[in-house]
Amino acid sequence: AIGERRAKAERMFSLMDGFLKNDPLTLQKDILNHVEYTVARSRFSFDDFEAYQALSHSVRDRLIERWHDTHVYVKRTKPKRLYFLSLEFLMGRSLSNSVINLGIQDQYAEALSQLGFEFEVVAEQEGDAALGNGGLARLSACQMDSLATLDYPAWGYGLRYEYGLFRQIIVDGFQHEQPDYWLNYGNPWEIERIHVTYEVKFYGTVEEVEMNGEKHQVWVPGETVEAVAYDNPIPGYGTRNTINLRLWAAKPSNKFDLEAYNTGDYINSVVNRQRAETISNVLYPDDRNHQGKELRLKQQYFFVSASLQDIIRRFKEAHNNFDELPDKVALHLNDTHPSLSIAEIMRILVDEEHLVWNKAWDIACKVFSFTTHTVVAEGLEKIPVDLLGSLLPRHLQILYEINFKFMEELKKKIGLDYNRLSRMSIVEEGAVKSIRMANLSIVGSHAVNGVSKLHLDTLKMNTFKDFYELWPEKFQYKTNGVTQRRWIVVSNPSLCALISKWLGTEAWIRNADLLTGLRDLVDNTDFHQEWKMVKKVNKMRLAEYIETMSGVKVSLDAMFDVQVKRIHEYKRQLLNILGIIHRYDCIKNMDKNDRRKVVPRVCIIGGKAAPGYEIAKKIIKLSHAVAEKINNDTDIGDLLKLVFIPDYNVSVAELVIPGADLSQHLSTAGHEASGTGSMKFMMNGCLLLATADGSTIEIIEEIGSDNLFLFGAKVQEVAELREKGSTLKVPLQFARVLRMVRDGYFGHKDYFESLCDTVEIGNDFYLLGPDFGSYLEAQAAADKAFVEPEKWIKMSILSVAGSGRFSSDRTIQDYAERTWKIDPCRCPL
Ligand code: Z15
Repeated sequence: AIGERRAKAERMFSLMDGFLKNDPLTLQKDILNHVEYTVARSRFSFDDFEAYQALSHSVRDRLIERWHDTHVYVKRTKPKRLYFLSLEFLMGRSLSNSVINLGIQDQYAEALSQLGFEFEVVAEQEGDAALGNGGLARLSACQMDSLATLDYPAWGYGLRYEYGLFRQIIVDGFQHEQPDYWLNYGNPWEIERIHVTYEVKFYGTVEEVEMNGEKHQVWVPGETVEAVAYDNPIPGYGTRNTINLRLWAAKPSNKFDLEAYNTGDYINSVVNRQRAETISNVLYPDDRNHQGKELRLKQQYFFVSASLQDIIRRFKEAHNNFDELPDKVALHLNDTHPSLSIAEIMRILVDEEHLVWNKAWDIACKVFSFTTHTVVAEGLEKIPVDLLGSLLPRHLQILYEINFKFMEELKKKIGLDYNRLSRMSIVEEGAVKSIRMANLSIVGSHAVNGVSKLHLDTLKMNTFKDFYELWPEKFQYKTNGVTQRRWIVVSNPSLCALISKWLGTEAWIRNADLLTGLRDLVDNTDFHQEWKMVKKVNKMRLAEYIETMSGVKVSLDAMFDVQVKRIHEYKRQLLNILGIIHRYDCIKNMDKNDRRKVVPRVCIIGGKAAPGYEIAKKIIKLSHAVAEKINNDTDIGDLLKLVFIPDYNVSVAELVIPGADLSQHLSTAGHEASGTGSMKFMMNGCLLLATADGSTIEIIEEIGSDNLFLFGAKVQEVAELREKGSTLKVPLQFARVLRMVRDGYFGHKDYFESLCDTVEIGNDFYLLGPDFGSYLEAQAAADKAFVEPEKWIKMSILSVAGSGRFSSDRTIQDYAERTWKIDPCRCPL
């Protein structure tokens, strides 16, 4: 039999062409074959979109090859694996990123041009994969790129939403949400695994049964849904390793509604089956407002159950003792969203694998680690017990049991301090009895990570103080990072070429610390010249985009000043707009002579507001109202423009960030856990105007406070300022610009009233008034620096030179070595 199998394998091997080749001629044939046989268009006539489809299928073939090799190699090597669990991934486009990471961009570009197409144009055909909201979701995507590049044996798990984050369209200055039915045109980057399916159960009851004289709890579920795997290969750069992002889709299970079939209600039962699919239908577009919706909880459990079944099955294929689980598997919880995993693994180990509770709990705690992205306690996720109990009755029991044991242990340690016990309890006894998912995650993980140094300090001193005092060694921070592959190599090819040329190597693409080499060039005037040209090219690209999107013509000599991120009160886009109004007002009141000294600005704002977040939506409208006034004021001309970029997403970011001179990060100190946008701007030679919040503190450590524009109250001052309440002093200019809005200077007087109220003295929770003076000073400092190009360019170079520490490669290596305890597993070439 062995001989037979070998003969078969040899025959298979002889039938293969070997690995796919990457010379331009092969690639051309390959693309044409896909045009003809995959896209089913004639190879004599196909358009840019069809070229994109064929091209991406050709790239997909190469990804699959490496995906297989990596998988086989890891399976054989049996290292400890990491599973990164996240309900959100903001991957954006894949084509450019893939060909760059595969190292075959030039060959593809040549192949396409031989066929009469242009790579950049074809790449523009791709839509974004927007299976996430904002910072947290894009961080997951950057971290996947780093995990692959650093050869870690890791997989990501997520949900395959059919509707990604809504598309933002602006009508009359108001945000409208349009569904993002992104799979409509097909998705060449995923591989459907019709045979990788699991049943996920909901509802029902728990029954007690006796087995061998022992009592066991058995969950008798009421509804079954099927989870189908869709694999998305993630190629590393400069390595053959290609890891997997496995996304689950819900499908009706044949067990879904057997009853109804038997009673003859065929049509209705088919209609009912379809309900199953709604589970993975749509991404919740609100990144921190937890509304206790059943569908959301269903999504979370659907995700957790399918992922853990898959992970445990793979573990059991190679190991037969659960004691080995912590040596072979690390499970990472990206925020609390997947934290039902802790209850689910207990259910599997105790109910299904019949381990004793304490043994199972010991294993669970060793396997899980957790990152929190939230700062304030009010932002933490809670699930009403009633909801959880009806959907997942056995899990609720398990959660109570976990909590009971935890409380008993805690009493032994801290005594009967009931206030503290109730603060630390996983169960919150309030008007609505709920499960505190963060407490669960802390209790059930061996490591709790903050996303910046300052964030961890806040967690220790406030949000998780009680837990920190109990388990100080659990608490760590891993400052966020972003991948230089996407945020320089893909999005800013000119800067990429310039850096490689002057450093004499491309090694910085895998080792961002080498960017410090740019410090040696900070006085080199030839280098300065080229640096300036790169920024100019990117500003031209952005200016063209602005003109097509909004019809506003902008001057390339102006400072491009950008604030792009989700709209939130704490991020203070309103501070930016009020600052712009102030600038406008000042210019209006200047004489001709003074106007000559004004540094021209193009202010760019972009970002989505959660659909139910009224104040955020008013901020968007105000931005349009102010823009309309300023941009149509012929008296102002090029001295000041304001544009709102609609539908800010990953691919828009790739265009906007490289073209920015200045970027704004205005969160009230103590509110932004880390912030990652600033890192992307920094990598692109854009200067930062920022508060001392989140990761900015560490950015200052790296580039020095001389190389950015810092303003605003420090974290330590915020509480005191808030206490002052209505006795606070705010600058006259602040009152003046607010008055202008209130008086209807920009129209819509009544509509903006409630927005203005949020920053009125006594009500100004985010301290726009108290920070306004220092904000204007920082803006003035930026103006002053901009008219000294030499100085500005030096600051810009030093920003990029200091950005290496903010590569997600550093973050991931840190997690791997200190939290997950995993080693690289590099697939041989
Ligand atoms: C989100 O994008 C972030 C935190 C959250 O609690 C939620 Cl629900 C969504 C962001 C932080 O606001 C940001 O400071 C951080 O850089 C990012 O996560 C990644 O850690």
